[in-house]
Amino acid sequence: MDKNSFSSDDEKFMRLALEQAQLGSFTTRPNPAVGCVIVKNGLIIGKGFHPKAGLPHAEVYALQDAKNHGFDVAGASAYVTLEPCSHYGRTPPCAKALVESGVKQVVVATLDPNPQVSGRGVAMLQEAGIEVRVGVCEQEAKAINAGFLKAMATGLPSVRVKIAASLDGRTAMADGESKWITGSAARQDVQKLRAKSGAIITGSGTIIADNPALNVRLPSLDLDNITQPKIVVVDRSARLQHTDNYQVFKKTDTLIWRENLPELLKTLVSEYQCYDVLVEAGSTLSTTFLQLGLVDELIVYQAPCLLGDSARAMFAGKFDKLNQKLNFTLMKTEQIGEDLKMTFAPKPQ
Ligand code: AOF
Ligand code: ZN
Repeated sequence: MDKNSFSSDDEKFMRLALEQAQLGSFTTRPNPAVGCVIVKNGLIIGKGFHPKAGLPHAEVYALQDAKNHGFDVAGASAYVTLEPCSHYGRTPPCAKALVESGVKQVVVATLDPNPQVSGRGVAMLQEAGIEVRVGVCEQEAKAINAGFLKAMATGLPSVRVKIAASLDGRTAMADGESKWITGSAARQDVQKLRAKSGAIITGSGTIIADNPALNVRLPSLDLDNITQPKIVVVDRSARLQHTDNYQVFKKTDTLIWRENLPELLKTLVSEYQCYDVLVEAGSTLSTTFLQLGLVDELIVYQAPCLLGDSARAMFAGKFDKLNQKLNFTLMKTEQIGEDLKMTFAPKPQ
């Protein structure tokens, strides 16, 4: 079998490894979510995932799981959703652990662009005589860690803009009242978006009008192990004076940002290791992110109600000609409670 040919069994086992990876997707930040299954004679003998930065990686848990169940790992195949690491970080290299375990084959979904790894994990395995194949279920594996992969490759985070709107695309009444347009299920879904985000960006207008907490508080989300996202308040014209009045400033590390947005995104990666960023803001700031082409994903929760012509619009851009419109590709639709969740990817302008 050549390096890049995969059987349906390969895909089946890698999908199980991806399911394992997902188990860590709310808690591993800033580390990527990674899963691993160990297979011998067509049977799964061990599985594991990376639960949290500082704790062992997926491969270590999977090898231990096999041993705990009395299986001999020698001669087995390991399916890993990210290239096994080759560096001594918070934990020793997984490639070394795999070599020492005696597995004969490692199947990898996607390479790790972390400069400390980037191909060296695969090389370490191959040098030890282990057969390595890369690329099975690669798209799914990349999607799980979109922010981590983008940040490692470009220095910029993956940016998601979330908007809750009515059927007629309105986000609040003229006086700013907006509690609640979407239902509780949609708002719980937003909690999951927050939990997957290293940072939440909002504007000073939203802070002054709504005084939101912008934290993760859904009890079903393993709150003890979630690192609360960093909060950034964009305040271009220094409108925020008495920060003590606002919930987001109960956290000491909330950042007030007065410079440009591309610089903010770079800073979030380089200084704070925030690789997935959620913009939960009013239409002015959301529009600026969209118009600057800084957005990877737009999520609109659309509620089945009409708010009328004097309510606030979800988009603040003003165009004269139709050819100035911003275009999107619809990636996914889901019904969440009574609302519709639409996920869009902006098309290049
Ligand atoms: C793996 N398996 O399950 C994960 C990997 O500081 P550390 O020691 O936790 O290392 C974090 C880096 O390791 C992270 O940036 C990424 O490159 C890799 N993550 N690698 O072999 C895993 N989570
Ligand atoms: Zn590792």
